[in-house]
Amino acid sequence: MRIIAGSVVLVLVGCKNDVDPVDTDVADTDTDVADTDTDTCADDAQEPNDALDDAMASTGGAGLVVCSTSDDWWVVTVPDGYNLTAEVTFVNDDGDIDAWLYDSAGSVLDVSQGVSDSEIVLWTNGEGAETDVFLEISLFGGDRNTYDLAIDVSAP
Ligand SMILES: [Ca+2]
Ligand SMILES: [Ca+2]
Ligand SMILES: [Ca+2]
Repeated sequence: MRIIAGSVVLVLVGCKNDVDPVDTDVADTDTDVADTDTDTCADDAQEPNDALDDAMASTGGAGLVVCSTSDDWWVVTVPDGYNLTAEVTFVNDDGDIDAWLYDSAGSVLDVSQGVSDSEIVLWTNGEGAETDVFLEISLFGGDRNTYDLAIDVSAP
């Protein structure tokens, strides 16, 4: 009887001792989950568009989001002889956004890497045919920023 009672007591003590660390661990895990959520960048609804091959067709937009972990790629179709102007506007103090323009082979057509609240890339289609070009929006500084994108395709 004593042995059994002692065993029961030990088990109970053991349970009590286990409870506190388990509770503490749960609390730590919850904290970690919250931290992870904070670290995850709240992106826009146009994802994924993180590479030239994943570029999304765009005629511009407002309230877009670029993260340090997720560039945004947009593709624009430019008729033969037409001029393309793509302007990105944002608050540079919230994150330094830069813009690149590429052809379908990944060759750079124009770059805008200023430190003000806008970047503009320009290109004139002299290819003799309608051509798709690819705009990369990238965050040079900061973790996340919002931007507006204005795309103008106009006749010469
Ligand atoms: Ca985005
Ligand atoms: Ca992206
Ligand atoms: Ca910039």
